[in-house]
Amino acid sequence: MTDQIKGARVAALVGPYSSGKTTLFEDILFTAGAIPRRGTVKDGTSLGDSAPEARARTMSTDLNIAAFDYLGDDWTVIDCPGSVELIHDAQCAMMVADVVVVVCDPKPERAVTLSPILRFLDDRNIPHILYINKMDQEDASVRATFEALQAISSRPLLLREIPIRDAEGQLTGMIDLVSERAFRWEPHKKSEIISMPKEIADLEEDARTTMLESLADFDDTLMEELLEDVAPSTGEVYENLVRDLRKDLIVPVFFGSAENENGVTRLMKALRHDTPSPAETVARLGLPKTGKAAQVFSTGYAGKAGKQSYVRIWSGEIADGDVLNGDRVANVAQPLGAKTTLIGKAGTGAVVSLGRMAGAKTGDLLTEAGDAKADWPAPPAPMYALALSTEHHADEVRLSAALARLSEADPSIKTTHNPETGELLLEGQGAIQLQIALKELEADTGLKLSQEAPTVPFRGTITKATTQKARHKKQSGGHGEFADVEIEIKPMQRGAGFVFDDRIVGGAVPKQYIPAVEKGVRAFLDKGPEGFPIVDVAVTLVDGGHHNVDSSDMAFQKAAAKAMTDALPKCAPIKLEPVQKVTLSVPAEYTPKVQRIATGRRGQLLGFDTKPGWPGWDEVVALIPAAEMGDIVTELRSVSLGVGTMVSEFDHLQKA
Ligand SMILES: Nc1nc2c(ncn2[C@@H]2O[C@H](COP(=O)(O)OP(=O)(O)OP(=O)(O)O)[C@@H](O)[C@H]2O)c(=O)[nH]1
Ligand SMILES: [Mg+2]
Repeated sequence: MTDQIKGARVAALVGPYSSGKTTLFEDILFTAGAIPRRGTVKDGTSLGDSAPEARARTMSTDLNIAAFDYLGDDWTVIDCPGSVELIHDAQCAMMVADVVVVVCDPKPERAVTLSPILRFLDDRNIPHILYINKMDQEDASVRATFEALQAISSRPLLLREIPIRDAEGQLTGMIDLVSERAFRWEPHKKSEIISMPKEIADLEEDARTTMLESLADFDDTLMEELLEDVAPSTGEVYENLVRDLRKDLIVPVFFGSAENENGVTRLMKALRHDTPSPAETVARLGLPKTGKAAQVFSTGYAGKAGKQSYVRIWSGEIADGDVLNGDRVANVAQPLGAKTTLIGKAGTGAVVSLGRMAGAKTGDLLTEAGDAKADWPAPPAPMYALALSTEHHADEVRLSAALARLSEADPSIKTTHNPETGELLLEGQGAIQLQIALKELEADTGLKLSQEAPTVPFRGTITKATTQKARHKKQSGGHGEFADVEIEIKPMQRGAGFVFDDRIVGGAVPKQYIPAVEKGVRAFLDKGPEGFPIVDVAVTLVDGGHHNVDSSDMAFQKAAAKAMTDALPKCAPIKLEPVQKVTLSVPAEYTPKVQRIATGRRGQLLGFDTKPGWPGWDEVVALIPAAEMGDIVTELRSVSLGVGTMVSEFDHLQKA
């Protein structure tokens, strides 16, 4: 089967937080002989998660990438972080994978945490396999988990094996439904073939029939055989499995225990057999089939080594000295966790790191012509922000350079400068992502950063109209300054902004000075007497006076500002706060909790509905004051198994 595979293949391990991906990654590398010892995440000895922040948090904070040989085939496995805040990393890895292994917990109530990943895979037709991990846990259930997963997957799931349990219900092994062979499992031992347990023979036959019927839905010959009670050959079943996975028609389901190294070799053999070749993936993605082409799926800055671009080679051979997208390729290296080995060149299918590709960004398709475009997922919109500052003002330049590198390495983090509040904002997916990024940033730059909740951009307005006269006069030697104005100030409806006009007759204020009056008024309103802008105000210049020599633009600007300063207290000013329109998405069982989060934050519920295309999910829409939004995404996730997401946009201003 592997004869027809040309080039290295790529599998990405994805799944919810802490489902055991990095443990499985370690098992795979150990089984393939790529590492001499099998470390663990708990003890901080695993090949993956070697970054200081990952070790400290015993969680993956970045992609773990390893290229290795397994039974004569070249492979790269990319282990992705599970935190929803780091989902963009996983999306980028899934984009360059030939197959994705979705690792999940054996608990039906947690199945819904897979929705964001399954939606992504289903929408993009990426072939994927489900691996139900932690089957050593007491309450682990294949059947119930399978059914819960089927409810959220738009592709039919296909159970490829069933568990064997002892009299106490303990898992002792499994039956492969294709070969119809039974295996005994023991922790950290090779599985052993045993005779088919009689007591579950019926169960096995039912499960196998279900599997064959699912396959027959996509194959007429198989359907006819089943209808006529003809047993299909094993070869025929395998052919169907391979074809249907590669076309993303079905999702095979395996299970095991990464902790105990059970079910790992089985999974690897299935990957070896079923994973599409790079050429098939190139065709699925509609990428160039000839010439040199590689796609950046991760960008990092590694100390002295500088910028590293991790690429998958889609076609041709890429070598040091090649020029791709205008950058000269250097340091082609093969990754094995944090360690990379310079190899100078690599061929189709391989995943390598390239050094100092100045212009290359994550998602870019690199070719010699440099004009190729490819579809790439946009990073999710920010849901959480921090205002950053340095201890010394002089360090700000260094900080901005480091921040630019940060958002280049992780496009789901943005940095913006708010001209109104003067704050430097770091925006991202949540507190975990930003704290990890800041720790790395501090280590990278040696800067000590302070962080605060961003200032809410308040506004002011007026509720009463008034008329105000003001004179600006100055006599200081030579030229004097003179301007006289009378203005009418009126409140306007919310959202009307600022309107200026004049009713000057007979040249009391000469035409050329009227724009200066407007400028003076506008400057006053933009700053406001309390540090925030005054909005929804109409100002009319109704009268005034001038002096042939001493009047000037400057004098009229000053007179206008004085009139506004004097008038404002008489206009019954009020403070306005921004209100956001927020859409909160969660599995439907958490909808009532989410509604309480919104109302608990002075929110007004606008309604809720099912989330289009997301079976089992709801969207709650509410108006919530920006001052109450702060850490809402953290609370949202804490009530929704960590998967809740939100979109928020400015809606209107209301009285604070
Ligand atoms: N009981 C049991 N525990 C497991 C199994 N696999 C992993 N674990 C434990 O689950 C925890 C998380 O394991 P990881 O491998 O770090 O999980 P992960 O999916 O990589 O986590 P993130 O990358 O942070 O999302 C660790 O404490 C593991 O020891 C398993 O098969 N059975
Ligand atoms: Mg991990």
